[in-house]
Amino acid sequence: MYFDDLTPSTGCREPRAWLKSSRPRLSLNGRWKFELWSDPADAPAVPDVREDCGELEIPGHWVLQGHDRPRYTNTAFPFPIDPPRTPDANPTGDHWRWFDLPDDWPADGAVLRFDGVDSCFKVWLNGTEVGTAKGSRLPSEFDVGELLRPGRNLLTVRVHQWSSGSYLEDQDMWWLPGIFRDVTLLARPLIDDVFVHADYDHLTGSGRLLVETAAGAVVRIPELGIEIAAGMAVTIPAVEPWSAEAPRLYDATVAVPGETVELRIGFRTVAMIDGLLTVNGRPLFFRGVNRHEHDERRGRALTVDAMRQDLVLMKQHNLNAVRTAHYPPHPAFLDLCDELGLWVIDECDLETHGFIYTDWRGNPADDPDWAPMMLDRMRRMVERDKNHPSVILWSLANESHRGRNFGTLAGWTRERDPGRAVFYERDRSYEFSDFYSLMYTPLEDLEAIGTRTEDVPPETADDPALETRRRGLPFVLAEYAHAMGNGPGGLADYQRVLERYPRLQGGFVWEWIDHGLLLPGATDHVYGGDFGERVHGANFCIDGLLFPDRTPSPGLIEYKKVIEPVRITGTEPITIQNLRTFTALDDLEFVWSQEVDGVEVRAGQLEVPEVGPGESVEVRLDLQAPTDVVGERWLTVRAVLAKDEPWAEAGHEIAWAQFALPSAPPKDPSPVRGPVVHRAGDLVLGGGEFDRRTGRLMRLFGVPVDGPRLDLWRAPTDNDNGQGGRNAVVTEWRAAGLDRLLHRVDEVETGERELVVRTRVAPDGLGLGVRATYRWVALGDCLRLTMDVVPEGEWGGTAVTPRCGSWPRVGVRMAVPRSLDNVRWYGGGPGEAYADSREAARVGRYVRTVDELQTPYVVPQENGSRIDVRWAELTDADGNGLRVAGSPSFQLTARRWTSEDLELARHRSDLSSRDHVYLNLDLAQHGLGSASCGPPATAQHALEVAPRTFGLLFRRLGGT
Ligand code: IPT
Repeated sequence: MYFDDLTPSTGCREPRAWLKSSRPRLSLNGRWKFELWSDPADAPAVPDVREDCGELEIPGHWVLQGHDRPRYTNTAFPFPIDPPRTPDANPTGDHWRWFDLPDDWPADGAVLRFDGVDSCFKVWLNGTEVGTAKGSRLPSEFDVGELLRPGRNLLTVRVHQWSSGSYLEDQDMWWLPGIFRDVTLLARPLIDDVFVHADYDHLTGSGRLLVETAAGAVVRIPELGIEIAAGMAVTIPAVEPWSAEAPRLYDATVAVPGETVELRIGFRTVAMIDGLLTVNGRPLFFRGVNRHEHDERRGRALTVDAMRQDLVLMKQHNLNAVRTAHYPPHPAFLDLCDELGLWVIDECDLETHGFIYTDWRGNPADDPDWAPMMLDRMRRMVERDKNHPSVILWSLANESHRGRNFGTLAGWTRERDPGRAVFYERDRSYEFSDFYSLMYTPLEDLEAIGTRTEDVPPETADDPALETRRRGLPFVLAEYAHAMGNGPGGLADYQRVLERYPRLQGGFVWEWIDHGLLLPGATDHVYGGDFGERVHGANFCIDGLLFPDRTPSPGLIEYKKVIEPVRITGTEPITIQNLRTFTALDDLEFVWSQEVDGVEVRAGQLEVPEVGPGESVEVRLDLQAPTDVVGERWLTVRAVLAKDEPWAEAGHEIAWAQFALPSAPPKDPSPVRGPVVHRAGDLVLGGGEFDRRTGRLMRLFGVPVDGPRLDLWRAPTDNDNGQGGRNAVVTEWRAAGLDRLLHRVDEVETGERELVVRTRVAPDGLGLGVRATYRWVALGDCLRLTMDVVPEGEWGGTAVTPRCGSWPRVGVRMAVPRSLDNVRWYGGGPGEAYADSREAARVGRYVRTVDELQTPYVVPQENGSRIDVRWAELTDADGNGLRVAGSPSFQLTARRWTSEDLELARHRSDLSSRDHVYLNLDLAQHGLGSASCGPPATAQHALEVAPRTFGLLFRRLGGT
């Protein structure tokens, strides 16, 4: 059958550029009739056009519109591996619609265009078969002029979910069949294709233009006074180049009598020079992200608004590059990349990852029979996208191992388009790639690559010439910092290494958006396993910098800070370093403010002289302050947009830095200690009422409380859980029983002015534990707790238990009444922060409700911690409550559920508010790392098992 043979298509036109033409066009998007067959053998030979069947919105996926259901696997093919055959259970959707041909439709032919159909389809027009095609994320065009009728026409499309093409489409994402991109009827083009070559000579500032297109066509760029014949090369003495930083486009037209095509031309030259990727003579540095097309309701049928929103968010968060993981995006997305300015790695719709389960036996990439299917995809991408200045690299595929066919793809591509570089990560010989590349590389390995001292991969071990070539290649980190759940940690560490070595030309975080889906009527996002399916990828695709609804997650806020293109260091002088490649900083304004304890006391604008790309300047600022100012003094310097840009308004912040200034030490509480008073069965010490027998705090300034009690556990994050057990720090935590600690009170020691409660905290069944000592004193109107935590026993492991080298957290947990749900704090904020994801936290005063402190990860897990909190106030609606101060600071989380609730929940709706607000007042937490796919938190950010001491100071607020 056509759907499981090795023919890429039948009846299709030659691939060509996606053009904006003046010729008539008719959109065939909209409501279509629909009928679903679970086995194509049950379907009639030609779809039965019945009025009484279902309907669908096109573009769209039937599985998101109430027919069948979506399916998520990461690498596994959801059918037996028997290429190129498909299973009998091959959902097949018949789609059909009527359309009226406009009266003035030209009589000289027509083209029917499908921008994306997943995964294989057959088309009929007015009952006559037109052709078939595969290649889900690529366009297919058919000549249909002869079949068109005046007036009413019937278009019928049969779509098979599985095809031979599915073996090439094993990307880590939902399997979403259907006609998910536009369907258009075009009047037959007179200008069939256009290939713009627009180079920029950075030495002379001139541009060179050659447009290959229909013979006799005229090319015009009015702004440059250009009017030339197609095929004629011209040099333009002065043009402004295109770059992602200054995306200068020139409007152009290509015209023949009867048709004008509109183009936007960007002059730029991509070249590999001295082992580096350069554009317009300068080496690039990618601050990138991998982007799948995803919309929580529409799947991969994105609206242009959503595409623009993605790019605006990328620009607003300092990203400069996108890898279209792992297929060519909707063509409009690339228009927007040209317009807004992003470097693009355009990736072919090709991934054979599931062949890992046959140990790569039968991998199409190494089977010449599959070469036509593969080359067809490459050609369709390159031809479609060849006129975009933003596209600078062609990626042959993702995760398809090594294979001869890549030689065919690369060879064809280089010949067709010598003006761009070729990329492929997974062939470790890099024979066909202009780049050396890896994924999720640990920092040590990255350092070695930076200095070209990395180990020789087995693939080039026997081929010195190939190895020399490989070692000479620049390096791009194709994927890193797996943004699954709470994380990624370590972005700043990666950035430091990436920026240190010229060979490292940047990286692409995995990935842009969580693939959570909201099915019709649902309020919770689904992921793999939610339908009871046996083979699935669970929540491995919930790993984006955006939540499924496109709100930025803390990971994106952190990434923005880490990759800011202006680095401000200080303070006397303040150094402003321009990390851009092409543009100065004159689009920015620098503002500063001085704060005392988070309250602004002075502010102004910093006069910054011209700073060219790669340059630095020093600026002096008078930091004098009256010597009698009490409190912490900070200087904040911010670089903001001076005027509106297409992607952000004037005032939008690009970069910032904060500097601690010399400060008078904070006032100590009164040194006068209050007495311990014995009252009935209780002990009263200052504002604290304690149970005399257990030493437990019952009331704090009249507020009923539970705790504070030592807490070492957190609801494991996806990164704590590792990948399939690999690098899973949670394994050692659980083995050490940290999720089941029992508390024993050993001694309640009441001095005259001190209450000491000695406890041992340990899990059942094990010999390890910690001694936790609570020391309470009343100081003036405050109650002070000092905690000593001393590990004892076999943390280093025994013959039968593994070593446990870290704790998730060390601090206390405390429940307070649910009415205390307003939180004000002075410290790091406004968002959550952890040891290795804290660059974006700045010291200030913040106010949030408890609900607002939660980060809504699709799969509930530890979240919402605020770092470096000097003090926090928890109050009810009347302003009554408690204040907690650290010595000097602590990490704060406040939630309406416990860590155990959080750990058990699989979806957000599993969480329901309890009668308390649960506080965690931590000395520290373990870093996040990105072990869900990659390295765990580094030793530097680990919370080592070791004796710890920390203090908290409680005070009453209001009249409670
Ligand atoms: C890598 C894939 O390329 C990507 O699609 C995604 O699955 C990512 O992992 C994890 O989310 S491949 C892996 C072998 C590192």
